[in-house]
Amino acid sequence: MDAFLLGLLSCLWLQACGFPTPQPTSNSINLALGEDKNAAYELHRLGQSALDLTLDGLEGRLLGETYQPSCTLETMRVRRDWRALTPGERKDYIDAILCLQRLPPQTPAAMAAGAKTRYDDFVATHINQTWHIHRTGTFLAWHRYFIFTFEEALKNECGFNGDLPYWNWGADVDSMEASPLFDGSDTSLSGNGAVVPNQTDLAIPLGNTDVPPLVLPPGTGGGCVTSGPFVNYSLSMGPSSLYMSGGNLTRMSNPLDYNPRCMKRDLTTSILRENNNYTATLQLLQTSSDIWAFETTAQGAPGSGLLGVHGGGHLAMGGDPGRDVDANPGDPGFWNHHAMIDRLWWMWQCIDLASREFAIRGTGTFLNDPVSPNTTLDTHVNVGYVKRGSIAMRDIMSTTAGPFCYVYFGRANGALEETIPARKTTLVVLEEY
Ligand SMILES: *[C@@H]1O[C@H](CO)[C@@H](O)[C@H](O)[C@H]1NC(C)=O
Ligand SMILES: *[C@@H]1O[C@H](CO)[C@@H](O)[C@H](O)[C@H]1NC(C)=O
Ligand SMILES: *[C@@H]1O[C@H](CO)[C@@H](O)[C@H](O)[C@H]1NC(C)=O
Ligand SMILES: *[C@@H]1O[C@H](CO)[C@@H](O)[C@H](O)[C@H]1NC(C)=O
Ligand SMILES: *[C@@H]1O[C@H](CO)[C@@H](O)[C@H](O)[C@H]1NC(C)=O
Ligand SMILES: *[C@@H]1O[C@H](CO)[C@@H](O)[C@H](O)[C@H]1NC(C)=O
Ligand SMILES: [Cu+2]
Repeated sequence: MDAFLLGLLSCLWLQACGFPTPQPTSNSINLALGEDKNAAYELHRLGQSALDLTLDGLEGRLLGETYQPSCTLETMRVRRDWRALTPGERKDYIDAILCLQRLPPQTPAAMAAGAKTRYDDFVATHINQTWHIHRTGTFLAWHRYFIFTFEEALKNECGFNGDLPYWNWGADVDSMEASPLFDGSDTSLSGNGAVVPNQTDLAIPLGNTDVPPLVLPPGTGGGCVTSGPFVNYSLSMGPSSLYMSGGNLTRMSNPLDYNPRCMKRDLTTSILRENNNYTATLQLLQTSSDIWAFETTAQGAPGSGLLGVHGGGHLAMGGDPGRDVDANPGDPGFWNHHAMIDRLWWMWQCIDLASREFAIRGTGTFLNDPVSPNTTLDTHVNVGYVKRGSIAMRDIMSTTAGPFCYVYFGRANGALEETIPARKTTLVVLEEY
């Protein structure tokens, strides 16, 4: 796959390449993989278009249109695929997370007795707001802001010099265990849990609706993680809404109370393959004609029997808190998964920025239950004790406006070093002109 994408990139830069027609095969599995490669290429192309459009926008703004003066090519963050990071860059990211897990919390104990570290502030906020940030009008923007405040904390409180990396699911659909994010090495976010024998299927209910639960296979682990940087990490809060093998839902009476325990994983490749392959991801971008379709498909339409890319990534990590809708930021894989969701939203917006940049649909409550007002650009969201205050939806819809100044970059190494300086040179010339 590396050589394949690098080849594509070099032909992209030359602006002249016919995409190779997949070779006909007699084997339907190979044919499916061929289609998936086409999808990987198309996704790459959409990512490149979004990047070009965003950089064009910045340059236009710098040339005198209304703009966010602080967002320039120099200050812009570039969020990359975890695979494109060097081992040293991965370690820097991991060390910054470990640092947040050592710093004291800012949440008062009276508000969340279980919040023992700065990292826990994020978990407490997500648990506390879960019914107001999932299947709501705020879902995408709230999580965009939430992972940004996490990236800020890594930088400002733990000296992290990099930018938040994303998890490119499609590259891992053949083996979660081999994913560089979850392979259990020192440069991963720890790997699978210890094997729990004879786990039975999961049954995933959809909130309090009468939609029948989704039945999913268990993974290959199930127990505490056995290696890697988070082997000694202790979860502080939850479980809050944890789906267990056998179909039981486990919950503390107060999920914000202190309940220390190991982090469990149950890597489930089949869930990732079925929901997060390149073809599924591309279809989400290509067939979602409005924001309602996009966010509904990404989360799995109720009653459709589908998880969507959002549910697929969370559940494929598995375990505790990976399968806990409320407490799942406790698993450090959360941030990279949601960076990929955010990347797709940005790519989807950039397909038709004029009509999509400020598109919102939904209300302030999970599937509008209980009924609540429509979310609008004037709706304010907050991240609790992670960062005090609130922010209007209108300020968090663009990745280069409001508090944000970032883009996502496709996975190949080297290309970054070519693209951004080339744009900077162009910019200098234009400014002088
Ligand atoms: C798991 O299932 C196998 C085959 O049914 C059985 O032999 C084994 O005792 C079971 N193990 C546990 C721990 O239940
Ligand atoms: C986990 O704790 C053990 C025992 O204190 C220690 O030897 C080991 O280095 C720790 N591992 C990590 C990754 O922190
Ligand atoms: C699920 O709950 C039922 C009823 O409380 C119980 O009998 C069963 O043992 C539980 N299963 C697991 C896997 O905990
Ligand atoms: C890819 O995803 C789509 C949509 O979820 C699914 O229908 C298809 O079966 C998946 N492909 C594979 C090989 O699992
Ligand atoms: C809320 O949004 C829905 C869907 O876009 C729309 O049909 C409805 O009229 C809106 N309600 C109000 C009060 O604006
Ligand atoms: C939970 O949300 C409520 C309502 O917004 C807020 O008053 C409270 O401070 C929040 N608690 C935490 C721990 O964030
Ligand atoms: Cu969430």
